[in-house]
Amino acid sequence: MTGKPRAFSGIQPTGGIHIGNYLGAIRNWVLQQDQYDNIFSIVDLHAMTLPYDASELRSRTIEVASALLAAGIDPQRSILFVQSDVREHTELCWILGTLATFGELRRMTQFKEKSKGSERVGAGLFFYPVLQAADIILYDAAVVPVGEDQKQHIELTRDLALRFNNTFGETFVVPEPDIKPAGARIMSLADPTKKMSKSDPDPDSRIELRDPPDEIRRKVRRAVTDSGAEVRFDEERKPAISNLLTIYSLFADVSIPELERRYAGKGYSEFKRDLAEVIITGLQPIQQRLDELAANPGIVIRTLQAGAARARALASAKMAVVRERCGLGLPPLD
Ligand code: ATP
Ligand code: LTN
Repeated sequence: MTGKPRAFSGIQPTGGIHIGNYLGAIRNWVLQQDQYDNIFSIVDLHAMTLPYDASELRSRTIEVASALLAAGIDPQRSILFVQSDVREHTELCWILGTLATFGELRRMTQFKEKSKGSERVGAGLFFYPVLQAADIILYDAAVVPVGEDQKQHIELTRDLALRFNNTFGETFVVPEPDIKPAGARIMSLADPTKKMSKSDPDPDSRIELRDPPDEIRRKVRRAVTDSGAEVRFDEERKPAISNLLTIYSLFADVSIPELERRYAGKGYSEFKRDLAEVIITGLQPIQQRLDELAANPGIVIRTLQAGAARARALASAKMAVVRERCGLGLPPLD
């Protein structure tokens, strides 16, 4: 025990990590590593809630773990593990599912969006936020660093933790979301009204951590811009440039008003040219470490095995208490 508050967060192995994931979540996990007692999970069970290719899931899990290590997650200071390696997540998910209501799950925006237009909506997609709640409260996490899109799921998590505590007695910590004012919702480069997403069919809508420099230059050059020519932050009237300014500001660590001053009287194309270089420079050390890890996949697998062992110890102790509180299992022999 470190005495620090615990932070938990998860990421799905559904595709290449993009700069939205990085700026909205992963970068904050890394920056806050000394502040919290950290647990990060590659949530492969969540990645099964939409049709997927079984032969790809494992390689994506390793890819995402490599990206987290390359971005600076330090296994000495953080537990990093694969969700399905710790069975207690699914057990607690079931128990919380008996407390969650159909009405509240039906209201989840992510469920509505991801089920839209599909003929066959899996019950797993509906249950997705209950598994997420289990992930978090299983470890008594106090803080959940995520992007803006996860706010509603963390609110549901809080409701379920409180409901469990009220029904069965004080058992779980009720977590708080940690959503930063800047970068929590990086928008698509192709459509600034949609969030940048791994599952967007247009690969030019996102910049991935592994994109080579020329690819980054091309994607930034092609990114949609707003009418007018002024480099000014105005999310209402200039959503595309505002998004690019946010990306620039976070990668270069320069404030947005300062960037507006620097680019006053200069056009979009000069701004975009510099932005591409700022992203390339920011991603360069991560890409170098990714190459090193790709040459040594054993390191990643061993790190995940050790992380799962540490997570399992915490999870199994917690579930023994939960089972007892819920009246599950046999009474002890005297
Ligand atoms: P998918 O598109 O497959 O649903 P995703 O890109 O939303 O995936 P997740 O694995 O669901 O990625 O999310 C990992 C973390 O990244 C979460 O904390 C999420 O809030 C954050 N995140 C995802 N997209 C963005 C974005 N565009 N801007 C900021 N943060 C984001
Ligand atoms: N639902 C999240 C991924 C996720 C998560 C979690 C995030 C699963 N379990 C626990 C924080 C805490 C997403 O789609 N981004």
